[in-house]
Amino acid sequence: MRHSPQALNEAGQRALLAEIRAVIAKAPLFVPTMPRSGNPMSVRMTNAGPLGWVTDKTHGYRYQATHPVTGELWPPMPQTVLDLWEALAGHPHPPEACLINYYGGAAKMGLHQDKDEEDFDAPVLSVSLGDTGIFRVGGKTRKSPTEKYELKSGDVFLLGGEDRLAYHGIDRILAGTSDLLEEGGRFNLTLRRVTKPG
Ligand code: MD3
Ligand code: FE
Repeated sequence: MRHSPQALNEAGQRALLAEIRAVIAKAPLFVPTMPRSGNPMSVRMTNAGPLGWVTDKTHGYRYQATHPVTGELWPPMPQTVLDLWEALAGHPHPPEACLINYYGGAAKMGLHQDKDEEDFDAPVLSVSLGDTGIFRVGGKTRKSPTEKYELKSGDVFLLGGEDRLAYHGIDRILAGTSDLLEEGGRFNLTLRRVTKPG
């Protein structure tokens, strides 16, 4: 696990935000729902790149090439995040999925593992924009002790090796900690490989 505070300066954050707004204009944020229960998550989502992570009551967690509401292919990945992957991921293959999570004031994400990918050899790279998120990360079991970090606007987190399958979640968002988003709240982008290369 590597935390790179302020990997994006203010200009870089504004540039990435403009790229995210352009993605959302073509691929609107949707309401993900939990497998079986159909309960909505509090986070709103969209994706960029060849594959996107989606979930709904009937088909559950999965990656697919198209937006679940519009049926269109996901827009291309923002260049800013491809550059961050190149600089920080230390991985020879490009990311296939860029999940964009939007947290309004009360949104959170419970402890979970990211294990819907075929390839756990590649790291996951996370970029935060907007209000600070309280991030919790533990170990490979739900019972492992957890540590808390503040994820601030411009911070990048790289999760690879042993930590790739660590339980993690977002406890809450600290409203009013950033002026980057006019509407307040937080964007988080996660870059992942999904398929095994080759
Ligand atoms: C630790 N997102 O989308 S990013 C997710 O801030 C997710 O939106 C959170 O967890 C967010 O799945 C956390 C940081 C992160 C991403 C992937 C990880 C931490 C991770 C994978 C393994 C361990
Ligand atoms: Fe996750």
